[in-house]
Amino acid sequence: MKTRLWILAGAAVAMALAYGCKPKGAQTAISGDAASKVYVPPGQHDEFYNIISGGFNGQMSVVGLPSGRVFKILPVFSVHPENGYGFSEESKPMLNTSHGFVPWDDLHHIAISTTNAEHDARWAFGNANNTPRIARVDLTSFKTVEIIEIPNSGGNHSSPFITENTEYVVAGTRFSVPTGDNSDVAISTYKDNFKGTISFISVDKEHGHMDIAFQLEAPPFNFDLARAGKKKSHGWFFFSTYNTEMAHTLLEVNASQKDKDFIMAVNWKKAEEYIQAGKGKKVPAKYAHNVWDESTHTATSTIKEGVLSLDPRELKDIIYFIPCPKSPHGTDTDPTGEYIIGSGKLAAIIPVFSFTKMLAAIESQDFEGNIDGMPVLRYESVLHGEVQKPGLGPLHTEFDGKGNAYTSMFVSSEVVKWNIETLQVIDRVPTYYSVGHLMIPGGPTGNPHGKYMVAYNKITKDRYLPTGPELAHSAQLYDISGEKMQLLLDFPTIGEPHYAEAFPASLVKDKQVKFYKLEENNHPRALKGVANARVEREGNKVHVYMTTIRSNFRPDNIEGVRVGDEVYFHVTNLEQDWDVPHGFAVKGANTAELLVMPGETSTLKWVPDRVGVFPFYCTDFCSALHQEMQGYIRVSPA
Ligand code: CUK
Ligand code: CUA
Repeated sequence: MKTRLWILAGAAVAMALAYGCKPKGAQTAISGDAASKVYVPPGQHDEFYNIISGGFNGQMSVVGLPSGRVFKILPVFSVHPENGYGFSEESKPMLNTSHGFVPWDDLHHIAISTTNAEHDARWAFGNANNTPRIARVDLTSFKTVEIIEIPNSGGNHSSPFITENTEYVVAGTRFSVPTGDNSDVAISTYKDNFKGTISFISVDKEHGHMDIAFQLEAPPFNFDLARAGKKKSHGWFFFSTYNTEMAHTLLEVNASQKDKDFIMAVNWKKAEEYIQAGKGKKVPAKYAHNVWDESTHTATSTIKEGVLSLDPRELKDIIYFIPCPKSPHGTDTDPTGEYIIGSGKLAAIIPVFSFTKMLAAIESQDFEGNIDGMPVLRYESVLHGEVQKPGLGPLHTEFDGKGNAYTSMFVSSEVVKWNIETLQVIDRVPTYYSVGHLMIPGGPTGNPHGKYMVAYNKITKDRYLPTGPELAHSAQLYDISGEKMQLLLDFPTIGEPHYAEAFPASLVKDKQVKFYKLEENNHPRALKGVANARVEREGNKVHVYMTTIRSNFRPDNIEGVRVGDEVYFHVTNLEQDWDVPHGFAVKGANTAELLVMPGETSTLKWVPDRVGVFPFYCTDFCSALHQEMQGYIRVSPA
């Protein structure tokens, strides 16, 4: 009976999910003190940094809370003409992949580094969905400093999720794909030839450098999202899966047949032991690993081959399946590590699983079956309980550290607050309109900071001044310090926000790099002063060793260049002061500007296609004589 209800409710939800809906006649109730709660007076700072994924813009944005003010757009997987990311010779290798230069991607999730399950905010990780990659951003420079490609994966949605001491960044493939040398196969042989893969990427404690430690083979499901266990469940990982029907066409229908899919529990400590015991086998893989070097101000890209892989079908105690209604999207672990929440987007309830019960079920081999030898646990034996009538289309759950959970409801456009122990709904607030992810500062950690909750909404309709067919995406800030949630503020976001994280500003604001020390600049073409500014020809290559300092370029009159030469402007910014970048752009150049940070060297390549005298100038306002900061380059016939 219960099963049937799920199916019926599921069908209604599926309809609503496809078409979306917004609450009718919902009034935005703003109480009198909302304005003062988000007002950060001029000259004062916000309490939290909020790093928000940009979705299809491939960037992260850096926003202050509670004000909602945008501080920076931080390019990660997309070229960014504004600062030359992906255009300068030094940064191009950051976007290299085994497919060559891939200058765009789709960034969905943020993970802020943790120690002992608490934010240390050394790094922000982000995922590329399209050409699977993970990036690491250094939060002392707010710069993308490393990108690793993930082989044997397609649609890297289920990442990046981190273990409690940032031992690993973990990535599950959304699309199962044929892997290794067995890749030219008929799509209809999906069940036999396609594989799911979970990648464990180690993170070096000192420098943060990533490496693919090992991969786990998994059944050809779709992996959607995941969370690491923490505290008592440290050592485990939980992945939501859908399409356990293993359909390869019309998933909208074919992947919504089953009553329950699974949360896949992975004992990664066990997997680690097997790797240490030499049980991993090397499988074919090809991937790029790109690292930014702060000393030479240059990225290098290395193509690597082969990864270690474990087959959990043989090693039977790594993977266990927990049945979970129905097409689970988010899976989240509470701050104690005891509870695992599955958000079946087509389900009418929210199941809460107990880690303790899961261990007991494994111990007593209380299984209802297996998938390729990997045990399937019984739903009832792992269940802590179900939240009844939570709303429609549960997606993601965050925590306030006071025993409450907050779940976003895509279809009914609301956030629902409920108690984890009693499973009672405490409060619900409408969102405007279709909420995807939500975020509480520290929400995924063992020690949430509480205070605020932000809903990131997909379809804003009438919330802002209209801007043609495409409208701004939106974040909504709620005060959650009391029993009832209180809407404080709407603010538009950059790109399409998916997941975001926020952490106290005090963790990073006094650790910022103010400028790079010139004497430590090891770029091979750096200049330490104006004395050696010069032009050097090597065959058809012309190297311009150029300096910038308020307010001139040297050299600023360049001659001897010919049509078809490869001209490299190696621009060193000699400033040794905070917030004084200089820019550089040349008329007609088929590239972007450079924005050179103080003490840094950056290179723009230009192949002039015609004879003439071409002006160049500084693009970033730097002094009262900024407009005087210019020069000419003369191009003569070949
Ligand atoms: S998500 Cu990527 S489709 Cu719920 Cu993290 Cu929006
Ligand atoms: Cu340098 Cu403007």
